[in-house]
Amino acid sequence: QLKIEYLQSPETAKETKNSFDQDIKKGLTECPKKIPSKYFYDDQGSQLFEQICELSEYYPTRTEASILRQYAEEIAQITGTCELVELGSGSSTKTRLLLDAYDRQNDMFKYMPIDVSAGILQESALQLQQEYSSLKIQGLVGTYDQALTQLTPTSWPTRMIFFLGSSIGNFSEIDYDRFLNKISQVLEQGDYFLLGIDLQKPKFILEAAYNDNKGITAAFNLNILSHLNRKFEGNFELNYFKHRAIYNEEKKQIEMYLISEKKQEIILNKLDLKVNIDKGETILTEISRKFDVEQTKHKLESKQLNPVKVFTDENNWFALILCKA
Ligand code: AVI
Repeated sequence: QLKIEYLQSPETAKETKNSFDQDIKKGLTECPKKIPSKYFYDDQGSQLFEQICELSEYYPTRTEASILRQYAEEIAQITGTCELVELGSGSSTKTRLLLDAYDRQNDMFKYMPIDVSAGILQESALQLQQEYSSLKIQGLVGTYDQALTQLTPTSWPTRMIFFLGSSIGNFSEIDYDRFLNKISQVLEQGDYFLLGIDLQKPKFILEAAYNDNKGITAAFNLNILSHLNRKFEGNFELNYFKHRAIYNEEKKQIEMYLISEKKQEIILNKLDLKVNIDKGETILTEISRKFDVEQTKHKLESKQLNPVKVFTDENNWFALILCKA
């Protein structure tokens, strides 16, 4: 009932390594400096992210969970029996709310978690297998692109791909577009796509969510430098950088920065890279875009992902859009 496939071949592993090297070289030598947010998630970063999800200021996780608690049953009724494919499944915590609803409605159902982290995926798949006896699990270890390319037509009546947590907000406009094109390509007519998006709201609520009092988000942000130190024998001193997250109201996005407290020279031995950073200079580590329901529906429609129903919470802080291909 439980199968895990590894999509990384020696060639793709090499490609992944090369693009990590290039991303960092490019990001640290351009002006303004940036480090792509996908490099937050080493083991330590993934653990810190789990802690962020529990913070009182970080409303997205619990708000999305409350929407799922209320509407999972209805989602399962709309789609009927299907194969559930989750992108970026992580520890599959919120997923249980959906699995419970499908479990109540079906004798047998299938779940395909997809994640780059083999450890987390294996652990949560094993756990789920013990909890749901009528569940067939086929996990895929790889990037979204690798996994979506790998998906062959399903033998189940329909398929629903779901992407929760507003992770789509961390994509640039171009990657957002590419991602939706890919989803649209992979789904067959009659399949479903369920997308979680964090909605626009007052600046003070957003900025509190990304500048929490306990400093967990700061630790998460700074950990990207430890990740680079380990990976590339670097000399980033975490004490000489400060975390800052601001809401850019024009672009409707949170921007997370690391700000240099002094003029310093950074050396990354394994990349043969030396860069100077001025006092007050910033490194952009993440954007987290905040969405408008109507605009997102139009965007999805333009990709032949037709919105069937929008589920939201009482404050309209977060939404799940169910689309049919
Ligand atoms: C994973 N992603 C949706 C989170 C977000 O809210 O953009 C990452 C995060 N960054 C800081 N806090 C949480």
